[in-house]
Amino acid sequence: MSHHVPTDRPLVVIANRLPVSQTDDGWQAAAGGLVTALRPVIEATGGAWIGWDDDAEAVPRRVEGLACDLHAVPLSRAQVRGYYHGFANRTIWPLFHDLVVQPVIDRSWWRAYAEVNNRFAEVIADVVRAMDTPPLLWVQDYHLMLLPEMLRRRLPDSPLGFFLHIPFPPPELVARLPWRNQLLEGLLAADAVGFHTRLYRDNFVRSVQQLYGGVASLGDTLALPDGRHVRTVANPISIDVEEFSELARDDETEEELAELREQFEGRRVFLGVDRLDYTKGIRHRLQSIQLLLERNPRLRREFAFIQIAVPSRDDVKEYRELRTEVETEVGRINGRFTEPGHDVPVHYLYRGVSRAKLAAYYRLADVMCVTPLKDGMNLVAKEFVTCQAAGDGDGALLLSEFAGALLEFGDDAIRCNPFDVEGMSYLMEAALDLDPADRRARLRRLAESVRSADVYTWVDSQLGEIERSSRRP
Ligand code: GDG
Repeated sequence: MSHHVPTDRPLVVIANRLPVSQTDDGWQAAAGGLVTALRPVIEATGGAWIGWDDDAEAVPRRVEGLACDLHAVPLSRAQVRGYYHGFANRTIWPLFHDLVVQPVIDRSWWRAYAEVNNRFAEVIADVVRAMDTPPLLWVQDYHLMLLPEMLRRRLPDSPLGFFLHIPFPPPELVARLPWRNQLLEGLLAADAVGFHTRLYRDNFVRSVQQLYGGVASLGDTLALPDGRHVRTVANPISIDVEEFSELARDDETEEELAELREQFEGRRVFLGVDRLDYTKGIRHRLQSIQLLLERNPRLRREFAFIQIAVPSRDDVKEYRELRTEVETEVGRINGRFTEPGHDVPVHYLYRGVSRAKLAAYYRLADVMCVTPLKDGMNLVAKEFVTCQAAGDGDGALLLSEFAGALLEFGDDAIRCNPFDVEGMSYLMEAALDLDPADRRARLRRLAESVRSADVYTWVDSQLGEIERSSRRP
């Protein structure tokens, strides 16, 4: 598909990870929304992607199917431990997700974080200096919040943007962090800082205002005491709607779906698809399922809850504990409600599945449970409604009030408070009882709202904002 390119500069994307993985057939471009969306721009402008990889030495400059240069930032084991497993995943992640678990504050992790951000800056500066024109630099996510400031000093001629993929918390929470000022200053060096929602953007602006006296907030622009202007943008990330619509109707998906339909014949299917992360609300969801089955003995034979739990961060203690808790709970529910001669009510998959299978599960589900305790956006919700609509389905979406995606979906999703497990169990029942015509109409509107702001809209608007704000005096 040809696509309008919002900048004529080369685009350099900087993210924790490179968009490639090593398989039995060699290095391959990784599938994922961000890569798909950036590919046309990065390929058309002759750009590059810079990020960390476990096997940095081995990363080739180019991989098949992705026409952009790859540059791996080599990091030591100790750096990865401190910066990634430590500061990013055990300090920032829980703090920015409203303390769903307690963040750990550790000075040595912070030092590793600063050191790694600096290492990134050095590698980027070398790459950029070898280019003919100053590229547009776009830094992604919470692993690299100090980087804009480190790049601004080294590469003053490049437009510089940052996007945060997770929530930005209220100032009272930011305030707990001993290094809050450094992080805010790191971000403020960008020309434009992007967030999924207005709420996150406003939290950022209020945090900055508490740090500095005399910051003026003029519409979406922050005027800093030193005279610099920074644009703050609220812009929700999305998916490639065409790609998911095609995937949903693909032959392989149809085959997978036919098998699943046979397996779950005569049963109403609830579905959860998440990285196994404590922010995703999987335990609360299971408790609601338990209450649902307690109240409705008849459902026990006519119901299946499928949870796909993709292994994640299993070298972090809180994630290993979560896995044990979830698996205990699944065992408890199945032990209690399985009826002799019948299938278990909860199907738990601790693994990722192929994209075709994922799309087949989305199409199969009667009710999709997206019930995080806190989630920056949540792409699973958008993928579900898109695949359902492409397959002419009428599945219902149960969606947490604490997911960024709720703001776009409004009343067409069944909104829930995942901390209220009993209330959520009644909403699960209500989802089953919705009139099919109503369900179908809701699904159409949900899919339409995703289509009207897909991932290309997101990329265009982000790059446009960065380009424009860098031109302001
Ligand atoms: C962070 C923020 C924000 C899942 N299972 C399988 C599979 N997936 C894919 C989904 C989806 C992606 O993983 C998950 O994206 P989410 O947005 O739901 O969640 P996070 O990983 O937490 O992402 C989030 C996002 O960044 C983007 O800004 O929305 O709030 O937390 O695309 O399809 N893919 C395959 N098999 C699986 O089993 N192939």
